[in-house]
Amino acid sequence: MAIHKAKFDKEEFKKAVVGNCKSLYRKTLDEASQQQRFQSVAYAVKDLIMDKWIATHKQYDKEDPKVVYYMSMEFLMGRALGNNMINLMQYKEIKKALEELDLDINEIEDQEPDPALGNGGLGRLAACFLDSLATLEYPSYGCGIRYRYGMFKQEIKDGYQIETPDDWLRDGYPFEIKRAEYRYEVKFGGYVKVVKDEKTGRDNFVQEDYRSVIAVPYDLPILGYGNNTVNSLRIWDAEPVVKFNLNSFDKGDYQKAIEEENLAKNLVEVLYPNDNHYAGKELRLKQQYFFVSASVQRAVDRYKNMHNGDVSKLYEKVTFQLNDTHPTVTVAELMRILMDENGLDWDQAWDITSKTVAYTNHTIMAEALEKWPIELFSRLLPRIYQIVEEINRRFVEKIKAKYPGDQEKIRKMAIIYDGQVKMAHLAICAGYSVNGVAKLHTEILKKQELKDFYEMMPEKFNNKTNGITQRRFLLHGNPLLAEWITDKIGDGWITDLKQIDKLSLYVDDKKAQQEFMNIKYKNKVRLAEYIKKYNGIDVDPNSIFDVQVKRLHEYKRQLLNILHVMYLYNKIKTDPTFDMEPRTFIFGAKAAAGYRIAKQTIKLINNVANVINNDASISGKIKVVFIENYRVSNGEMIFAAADVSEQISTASKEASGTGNMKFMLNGAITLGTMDGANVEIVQEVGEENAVIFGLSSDEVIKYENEGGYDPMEIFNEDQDVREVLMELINGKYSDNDPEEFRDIYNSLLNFQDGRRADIYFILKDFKSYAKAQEEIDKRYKDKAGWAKSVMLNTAKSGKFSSDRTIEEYVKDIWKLEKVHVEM
Ligand code: GL5
Repeated sequence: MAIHKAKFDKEEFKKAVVGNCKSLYRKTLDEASQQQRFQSVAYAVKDLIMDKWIATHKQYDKEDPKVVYYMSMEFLMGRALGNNMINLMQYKEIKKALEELDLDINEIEDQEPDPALGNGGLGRLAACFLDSLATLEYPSYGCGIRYRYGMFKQEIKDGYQIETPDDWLRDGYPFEIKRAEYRYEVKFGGYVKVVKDEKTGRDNFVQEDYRSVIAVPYDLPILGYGNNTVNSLRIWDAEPVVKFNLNSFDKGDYQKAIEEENLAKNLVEVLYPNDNHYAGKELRLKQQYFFVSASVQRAVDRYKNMHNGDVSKLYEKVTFQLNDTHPTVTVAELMRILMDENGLDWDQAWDITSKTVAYTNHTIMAEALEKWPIELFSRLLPRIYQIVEEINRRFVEKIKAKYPGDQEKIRKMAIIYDGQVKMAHLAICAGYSVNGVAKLHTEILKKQELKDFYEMMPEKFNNKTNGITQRRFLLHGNPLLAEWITDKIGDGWITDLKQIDKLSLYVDDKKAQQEFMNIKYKNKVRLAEYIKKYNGIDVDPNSIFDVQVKRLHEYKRQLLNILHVMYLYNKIKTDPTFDMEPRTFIFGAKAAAGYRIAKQTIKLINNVANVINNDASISGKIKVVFIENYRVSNGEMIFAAADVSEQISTASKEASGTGNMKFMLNGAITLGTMDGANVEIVQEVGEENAVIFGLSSDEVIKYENEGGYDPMEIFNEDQDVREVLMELINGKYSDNDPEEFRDIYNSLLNFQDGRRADIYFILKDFKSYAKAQEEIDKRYKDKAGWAKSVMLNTAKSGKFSSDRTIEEYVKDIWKLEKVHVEM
């Protein structure tokens, strides 16, 4: 790839910063607040982007390439300023210019709120994909929602998680631009009237007595690295149709106006903070249809403008990728637009739609499956429901034809069944591609979860193992290591991560090992300072940094980790001479606000931390840290500092994971189960450079099919485990309320609320996990062996670039052509 580095005029840039401060705030830089300085700098950086952004879209208009619309309820972008500077290839130059203005780039970057329009891995994947699409010069739009409040901020008070609103737009977001010219109406409710067209004799379907809002897009620039491509992330805001009119004497109108005002206000107010979990809230379905309808209307209009109003070949230039089932109403909305607004008949519209929409499945967790009650769905989206009914009717006919007399197949596969609309079934039936996100996950989809669909339409199924962008998670997040790597092997890895394998040459080189570990040490010092500042805890950068950062979910098994810490602590207490490398267990996780047991687990981690960190008798052998408000920006620093990457989900449950890849890239050893992309990580780096434990996914699935296992046997037989479990309910870690962790205890041992005990096999895997932890300790004692191993992890991470993933989507699914933008 030809890297293009634009000229940078330092003096111009400095002038722009000073000028922005003046025109935005009527201030000089030294009078301005840190936030105002950030804004002034960000606008100056935006200026460097604008010409490329314009040029990119001119070029797209001219060449009319095929475009992918990445439809996603979530984009977990992280901060833009530093990333934009990196992708402009002007980080150092801008840093220097700012120094001359007496501004510290780190402090400036720290002022930017993380645009956190996503929950976890699914939203962050979308953000990585946009970075790769732009870097690889593929035309694309991210389509989503401009939530007024993104992912909540987490505070820890007395060990409890407290959620506070994330008011990311409070000071204005400098990189967005409002595109008021692209406004679309989106309609909800009412009923559908059939009107016969006198001339054609066709039935027209007209929605009446509806409420509607106006969708208004804001565009954020997505810069390619080292090229002129600037794609857009388009996030939609909602405005009332008419600012309501107080003079209106018509009572009906007045009522309607207020309702529409409220609808617009509520619609984009907040991101639902559930990860891997479906809550079935009406507002959520409204959000889905809202951004889908606006995005599809815009995409079809753009296409028609370029093709004399003819939509019949839409699929040649447009493809919609559904990021999980959340945007699946795309299918019916596109059908509606093609039929009701463009006069196509069903077969024509279906032919186009089913060549235009593709679906990615991101989880097999049953509680994440979206199933809308018919009552709600049809009331909110009456015309869309009619269309889904007809899609279902035809699909059921097909099932009957293929499996005559097999009622069971219909029960399992129909889109509408049992009073519910099943979004995954709709996505699979209509989509031209269905993909999983890691090899193992795709196999489980084919053999278990979506078996019937796979048998009926095997040609649709394919795997796209996830990836991450090395530009953010190494070049920006770990500048010391990035520079060292470039020094050793050149900078080709930045756009071609496979090249990082050249580091393999150095893994036995003592000097290189020392340099690598020295950088790791410095990154640990950086994190230790952060922990001291925000947690008030002293941690030793010479201890093993053992890290589990990700959303809090039972299947991810933070509980297994902390139970093991409790067990280790008991060991040290009973045998003070117990020999182990000092270890710092670091956690970071947000729990969905309504997820009780997850919140209890956070409290447990904090209470255990409190007891252990304050026990001088163990002379600092273990420390436990819970990092508050884990998010993309502090994540970048955490990955860089980790020695051990905890990827310990119950096998079969983590579709892929992407944190695992970020740790690997930054030189950490995976301590994990054979789940998700861990399997492929081990394949790349070799078993001897990871530590694997626990049940396999086959074993887990087998137990599940047999109705589970009996954790009581373990409780009765294993004294160490029993001791730890009793500590959950004897007040050792909750002296003012011994019952505090009763639910956790019960979840492991008792059948309750219709749920088996220990459905995530925590006790079943405990011993094997403890052994794996001993193995980590043993390996760390061999300094040279450890250094070699972590270097190999970095060297073998080439496969896990989102650039590779995107190239696979392009080749197998989207069929895009690159567009090179000249300036
Ligand atoms: C997720 C899966 O849980 C992750 O394993 C996966 O890496 C990610 C991206 O494919 O998608 N599904 C999901 O709902 N969230 C995820 O992170 O939030």
